[in-house]
Amino acid sequence: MAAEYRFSFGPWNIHEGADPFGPTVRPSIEFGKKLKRYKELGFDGVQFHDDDAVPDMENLSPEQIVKQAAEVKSMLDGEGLVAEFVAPRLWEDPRGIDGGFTANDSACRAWAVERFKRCCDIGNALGTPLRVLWLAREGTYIRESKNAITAYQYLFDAINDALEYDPKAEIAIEPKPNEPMDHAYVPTIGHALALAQKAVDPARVGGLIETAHALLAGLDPSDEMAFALSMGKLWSVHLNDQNGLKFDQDKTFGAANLRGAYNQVRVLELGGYPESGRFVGLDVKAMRSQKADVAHKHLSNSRTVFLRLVEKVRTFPKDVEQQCIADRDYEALEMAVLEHLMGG
Ligand code: GLO
Ligand code: MG
Repeated sequence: MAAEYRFSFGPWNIHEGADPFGPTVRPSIEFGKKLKRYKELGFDGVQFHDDDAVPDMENLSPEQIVKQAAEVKSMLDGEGLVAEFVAPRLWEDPRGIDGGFTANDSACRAWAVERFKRCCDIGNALGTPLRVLWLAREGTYIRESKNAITAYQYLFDAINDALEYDPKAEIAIEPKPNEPMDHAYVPTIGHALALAQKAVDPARVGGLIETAHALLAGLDPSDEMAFALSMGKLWSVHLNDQNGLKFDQDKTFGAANLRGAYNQVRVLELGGYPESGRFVGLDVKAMRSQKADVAHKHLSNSRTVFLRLVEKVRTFPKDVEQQCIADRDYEALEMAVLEHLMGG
């Protein structure tokens, strides 16, 4: 088994099973108890929303927020865990209804920028420079509701404000084309990295690629990862899987398309991702039908699939690959890949 990859997930990946059509089906597990599961499941990194770390942050002063985040850091230390990133959760607050950074209401935009600064403070207290921006409601239900050109300008400004406020911050944009919005701004990694080039400090803006989000954009996740890797900008991943164009499913990695998962692992191997020290993050959900005492298997199973695929990538016969490429016999190469994945 390859050992050099480090894995992370977020506390929201152990969840109560509510969906838009039904209530929770499993009891809540308190944060401290979730933390205890990480090592047992083979994980070292914790992904955070700002309010995963400091739930009541909207009612606290900046000093109180930092104090509470420092207490969470002690909990992490006690469990031998590290924070991978912190993401501002703008989409659950009433002020984020119309998007935060791109809201039409200037008071909401100002709130979002301040919230991002508090998120940076929390990241520093937790000991991580990485901030993830999933731009959940930064988009539109109907095009006529916003001036998209102005909205992009607001996004540039918000990112620059955070970079200037927090000299340690490294911002990884997590693109997604839709859901909850009809159309989201910054739908692909190409958009994200173009935006990075316009930042006051382009070296501190990169990307996080989620399998399902790339698929929802009609793109190949491994090629999206390759693009970011080619620019030195793949700072995290959210591995999961997705069965076609429908709601964001966050299935176990490899569960819908094992070959697609193999190609994502292959590109991470080709790109030297484990040597970068970056985490292999998961963003997976247990099926709603899963009973509470086994509602963590999606995490350990995703990790196992990943590690098994690392072995598959490393043991693929390179001589066969080279010969097929030299002969331009891609039918033979395809069959060799299929045989290899089937264990032949
Ligand atoms: C939803 C996103 C979400 C983010 C998380 C971190 O579609 O994948 O889970 O990854 O909030 O910002
Ligand atoms: Mg995600």
